[in-house]
Amino acid sequence: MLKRQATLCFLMQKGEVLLPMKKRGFGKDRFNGVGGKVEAGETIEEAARREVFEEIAVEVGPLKKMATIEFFYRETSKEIWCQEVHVFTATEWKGTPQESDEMAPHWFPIQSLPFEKMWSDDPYWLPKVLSGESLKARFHYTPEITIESYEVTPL
Ligand code: 6U4
Repeated sequence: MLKRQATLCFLMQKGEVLLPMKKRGFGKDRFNGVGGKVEAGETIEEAARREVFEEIAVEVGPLKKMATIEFFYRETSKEIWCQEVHVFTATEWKGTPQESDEMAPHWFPIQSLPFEKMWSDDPYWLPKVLSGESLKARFHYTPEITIESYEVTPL
């Protein structure tokens, strides 16, 4: 099975979290943390920092690893591919989040996240991560991108 490594980073300040709108690529038109694929020759943390810099022009400080989530997708009944996503939070950074071709930054109160415009798995794990609970999880999606089964385990 094809398994891709990816990162997702959530910047947090004063009860709010940065959830930019993804303007293109995988997850287009959804609010999400900042991230993307891990490239050959870089560590997962290096990839997380690079993506934050490329997508919102911010130099992120210490990263806190909060979760590892496996998302299983299939385009037909047989073809399955998996994205293993490494989730980080950060409370320190240099610079102000800027809009890029890929993302448009928005801040949301942690208590009122825009779930209707996010991935449908987010309600199951993101509030926990933002309140400091570390976890691992897996979500299986149907070809129509609805959740078929899932499992969220505290660490
Ligand atoms: P690059 O070129 O790396 O920017 P792009 O097509 O933008 O590629 P990709 O695949 O690199 O996208 O990154 C997808 C991003 O979406 C990663 O940060 C992981 C995240 N992601 C993927 N599936 C998700 C899901 N079901 N729920 C979620 N985030 C998901 O909250």
